[in-house]
Amino acid sequence: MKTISRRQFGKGVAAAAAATYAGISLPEFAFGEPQPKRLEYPKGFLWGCATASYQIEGGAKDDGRGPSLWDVFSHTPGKTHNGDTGDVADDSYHLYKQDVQLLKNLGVNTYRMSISWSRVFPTGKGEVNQKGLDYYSRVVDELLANDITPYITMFHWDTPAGLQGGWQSRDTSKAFADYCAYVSKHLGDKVKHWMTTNEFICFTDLGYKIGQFAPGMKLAAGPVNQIRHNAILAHGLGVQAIRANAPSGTQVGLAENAIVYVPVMETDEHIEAARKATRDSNAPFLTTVLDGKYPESYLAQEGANAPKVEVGDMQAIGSPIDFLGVNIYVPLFARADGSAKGWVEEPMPSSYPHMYSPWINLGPECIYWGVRNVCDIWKEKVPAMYITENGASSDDVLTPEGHVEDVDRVMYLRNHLTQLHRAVDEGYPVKGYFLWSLLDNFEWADGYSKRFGIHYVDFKTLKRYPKLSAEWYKNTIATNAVE
Ligand code: GBH
Repeated sequence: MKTISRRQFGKGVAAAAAATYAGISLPEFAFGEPQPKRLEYPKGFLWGCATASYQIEGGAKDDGRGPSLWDVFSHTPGKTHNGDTGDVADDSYHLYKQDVQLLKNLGVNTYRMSISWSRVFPTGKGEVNQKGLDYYSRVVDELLANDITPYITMFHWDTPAGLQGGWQSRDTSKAFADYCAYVSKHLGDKVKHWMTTNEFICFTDLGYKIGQFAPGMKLAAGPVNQIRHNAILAHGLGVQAIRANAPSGTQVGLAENAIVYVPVMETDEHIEAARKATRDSNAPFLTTVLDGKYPESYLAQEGANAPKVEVGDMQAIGSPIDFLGVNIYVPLFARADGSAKGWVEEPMPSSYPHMYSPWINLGPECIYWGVRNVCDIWKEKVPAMYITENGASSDDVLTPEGHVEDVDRVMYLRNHLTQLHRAVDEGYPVKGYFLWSLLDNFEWADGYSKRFGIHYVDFKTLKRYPKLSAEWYKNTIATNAVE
């Protein structure tokens, strides 16, 4: 006879009770069946949190920082929720030691942060502001002293306002390379992992086509395609600049919010459709970066509006990378069809469930398929992957006792990490996970109305409070498993 645990026995009783209640007979309870496998991550898997300079630092005018397009945009009436700006944000410029202690308390191995370009080069190029660089040097030292490995993004949307034309100008791509060269030369002895850019579409299309983000323009297809080109060119030149200036062994990549397609059913034809959809939909950005050339279909579709490409551009854009960071929040669903392109995107019904931000449709399998689609398409181009962002907003309420019971965020994270485990288990080369975000911060056009942190920030006092999700993440890190 098989022995049964108290827990299994309890389950048997519960099943029997349910059967009586429903008035139906259930098959005999299978005692002694194996317990579900605990979802452990491989040893050495990196756990981190992510933030971005303009969203957390504040100190907008301190120590010689120049304005960025986001300072200008957020100070323009009507552009952000409630007219919120990043002037103070979390004041991490002054409180960074506290923030490193939050990280330390979580037990993370690593932290993804970004550098404000206009702290280091107040007008984007030319004269250096030593105090700006010193700040990042202090932050990095503080992280290292606490055994936390910095992963640094050079550019998370805070384009220096002093750069004429912003991303409309190719000169911005060149100025970016010079900035990357300078920073990687001066911090390269301490920082071994760099990302060039964060999320191309957010500082190109959203800034210059849709107008929802800085600088808030609505340009036509031709100029927008050129802006996209300047953005991926900046990445490519940035990779080359970092390689040329940082010590050998330095790892260079980027953080990209690839559009993720989940096959509507896990059958061969729909899996193939999701793969095709991934390649086609990321055409101007990730596809071109990883292929080192624009897809013919994209050029044909854009016709006379296609970007003008100069000699050497594609070589720079296609520079080999050491790792790919993907920011994954939401799914789209792809279905195979009989069309020439072979796939169609499913419309999302209005009943589709979402988190507090209406755009965060809940579909945790996106993190599995995001990794799998990219690796299946570009295996040899992507030696390693990181989830450089994943997380969600909640309608967080701070109780008088100083708690935030963000069970919906915990639900979101637990389900995504369960799905990410599937990718890791199947051998996809995911090396680490960065939760967005360490703390509530300036959520761009949504201002302070959407909180993404696992630490609550009282924006009046700037006091930080760990939420339930921080406690949950701390346990995840300690056990290296989803629980
Ligand atoms: C990332 O962007 C960013 O890297 C990070 O800075 C940000 O804080 C985080 O995610 C959370 O948002 O309102 O329906 O028009 C995510 C990309 C681009 C997704 C803008 C939401 C607006 C959708 N975001 N988009 S909608």
